[in-house]
Amino acid sequence: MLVDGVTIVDTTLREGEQFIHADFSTEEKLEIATRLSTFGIDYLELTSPAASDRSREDARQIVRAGLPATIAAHIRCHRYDAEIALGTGVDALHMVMAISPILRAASHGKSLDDVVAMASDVAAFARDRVPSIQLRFSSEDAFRCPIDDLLGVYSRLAGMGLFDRFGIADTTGAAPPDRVAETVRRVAVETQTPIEFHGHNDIGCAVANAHAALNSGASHINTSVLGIGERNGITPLEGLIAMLYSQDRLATLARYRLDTLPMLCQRVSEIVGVPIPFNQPLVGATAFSHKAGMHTKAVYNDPRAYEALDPVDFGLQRSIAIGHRLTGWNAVRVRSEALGLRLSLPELKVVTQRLKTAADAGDLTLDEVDALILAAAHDA
Ligand code: HCA
Ligand code: CU
Repeated sequence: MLVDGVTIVDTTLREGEQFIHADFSTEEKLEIATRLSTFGIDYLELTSPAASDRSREDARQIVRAGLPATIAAHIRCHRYDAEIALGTGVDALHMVMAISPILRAASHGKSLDDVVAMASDVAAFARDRVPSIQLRFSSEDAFRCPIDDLLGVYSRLAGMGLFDRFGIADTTGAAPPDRVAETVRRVAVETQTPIEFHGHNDIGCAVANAHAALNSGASHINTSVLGIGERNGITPLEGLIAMLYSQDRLATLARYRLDTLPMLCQRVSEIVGVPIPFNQPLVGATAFSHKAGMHTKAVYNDPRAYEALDPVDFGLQRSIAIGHRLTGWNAVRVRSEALGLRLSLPELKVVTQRLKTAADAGDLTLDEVDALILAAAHDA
C-alpha cells in the first residue's frame, strides 16, 4: 500500500544541483536522469531553465531524451520563469514561494495576499499557454509558518482549481515527524488535493518525515541520490527505498530495479567527488557488515536474524569480520571450511582463543586469520 501509493519525485537534478560540491555537466545530467529512470523513478525535477542558458539547454536535452519519466521544471512564481520553462517542453512546472514570516521578510518581502496573487497569475498564464501542463505550488518553509496562514494560502489556491498538487517543504530540516504528520494531514484535508513532501535533513529526520508524510496523506515524496542538496541535503533516495522495502519487500522489488541502485549512488558520488558515507542506508560501506560472535553465529544460521534488508536483492554482499577480539568459533569454522579444512569443535575453540588473544593487540588481516587456522589444522 505504502509502496504503490507513493510517487517519488527525484530532485537530484534540482535540489542536488544546489549541493555545494555539485557542478553537473550536460552529459552527467543525462546520465543521472537515465539511471534514475532505469531504476524506476517516473518523475524528475530539474533546475529552473531560467537560471542560466546552460540550464535551459540542459532541460531541453533531457526532455528530448524521451525518458518515460515526467519532467518538471522548478521555477519561481514569475511569468518569465514559466515562459522559459514552457519553451523547453517540460511536462510540469513546480512553483515555489516562501510563506513563513522570517523567509518572506528575508527573501521576497511580499504579503500572503501577494503570494496567492503571484502563484495564481503564473498558474493561469501557464495553463493558458500549455493546457496539458501539470502545475504544483509549494510553500517554502511551511513548518515555520503559522498553520492558519498556511491553510489560508493553500485553500485559496485550491479554490481556483488551477493546481494539480501542493508541495509542503521543510526547508530548514527541523520539523520532527509528528509535526510533519499533522501539517500534511491538515493541508490534505483542507485542500482535497494531492500532496508532495520535501524534507531537509538538518536534524536527521528526513526519511522518518517522508514516512510520516506518506502515512498522513502525501502521495509524492522528493528525494535526491545520496540526499544531496543545500547544506546536508534532503531525504536520500536510497534511504526512502530502504524504508519502503522494509515495509513491503515484494512490492518494492516489483516496482523498482533495486540492483541498479548501488551503481546509481556510486556514479553520483563520483560525479560530485564526495565519498558515500560509511553509514548511508543500503549503500554505505558497512551497511551489511557483521562483527560480534553473537551476531555472526546467528547470521550464518539465518541472515534475517540481524538484517532488515537482504543485500542480495540490491546486488550487494554481506561481509562477516573474523579477525578481531569479539570473534566466535562459528566464524572460524566457516572460514576453515572455506579453506577446505574440517576442524573438530575443540580445535575450533582453541584457534578461536588464539585468535582473540592475538587480536587483543589489534585486528588481524584475513591472511593472519588463515595462518592461525592452518597452523591449528597442521597441529591436529
Ligand atoms: C529551494 C527551496 C526548496 C523548495 C522545495 C519545494 C526548499 O531551494 O528552492 O519546491 O518544495 O527546501 O524549500 O528546496
Ligand atoms: Cu530544499
